[in-house]
Amino acid sequence: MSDTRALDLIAERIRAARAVTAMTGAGISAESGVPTFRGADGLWRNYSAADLATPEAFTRDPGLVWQWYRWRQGIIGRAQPNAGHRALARLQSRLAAFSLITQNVDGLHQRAGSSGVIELHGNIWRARCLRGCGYVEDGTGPGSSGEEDRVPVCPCGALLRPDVVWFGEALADDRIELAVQAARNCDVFLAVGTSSLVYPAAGLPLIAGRAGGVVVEVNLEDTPLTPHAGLVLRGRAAEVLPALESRL
Ligand code: BV8
Ligand code: ZN
Repeated sequence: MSDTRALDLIAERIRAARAVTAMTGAGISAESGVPTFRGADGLWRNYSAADLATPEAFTRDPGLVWQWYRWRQGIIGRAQPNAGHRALARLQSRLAAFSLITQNVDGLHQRAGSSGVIELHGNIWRARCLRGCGYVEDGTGPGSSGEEDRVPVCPCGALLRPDVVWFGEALADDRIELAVQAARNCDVFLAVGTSSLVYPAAGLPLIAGRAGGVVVEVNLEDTPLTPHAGLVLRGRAAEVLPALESRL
């Protein structure tokens, strides 16, 4: 459990803040049973996310990539938001100005009650036309989950792809712009459960710090962000975030 002095200090900064921003990574969903990207559980059939979350992988074998996403949809579909997700949803309802940015594609923040979530890397439950005709399939994602390698097809005849951002792909301008604004205009930036390795997301807490906000890292371990964080809460998000929110 993180030391109570740090929790009290951060709660005080949040109470005095004009605006608070939180950015989450796979670590906040770990306690819902969703594999992280770099944890031991992050592999599927010995492939890592970096092997499969790329346009090249999809071009090479769309069926394999869809199998990986359907496997993840299966796990996420059975997962429940945890106390960390719920604490952030309560924070949003209690604070005058709160922005939630997530790198996750699992939709668990929305299921916990958060709204206006800035999904930097898209959402695993949506599929979109590979050719870009504009067709987007929302909801449960194409077809049933499971191990089948069927590749869904767009009404225009092109393949459908998961509506997520792969490595080497640009983030949607409007999403990254919203996130940069939320980082620039906050007095407290909470970086929760992220290895702080993937850009441009990993640059957001640095923007917040440069703009004068206090950067708080909630993580089990040190990351490249740790030296730049004003305060570190070493512990599990599902334990630390409720402890923080209960102090407000
Ligand atoms: C871009 C969606 C430019 C998909 C994801 C070389 C080649 C190609 C690209 C690059 C390159 N070098 C740099 C780049 C850029 C690249 C990048 O940053 N690579 C890194 C690896 C070096 N970035 C990109 O490619 C981005 N695009 O740069 O485009 C561009 C510009 C114009 C035109 C064209 C191109 C796009 C990156 C987005 C990739 N998509 N996901 C999908 O999900 O399938 S990334 C994926 O990994 C996640 O979304 C997340 O963002 C990222 C990092 O994962 P984390 O969330 O941090 O999770 P991780 O497992 O790593 O860590 C978990 C953490 O939680 C740990 O610290 C752990 O200690 C902690 N934890 C665990 N349990 C708990 C906990 N903490 C608290 N409580 C717990 N219980
Ligand atoms: Zn199409």
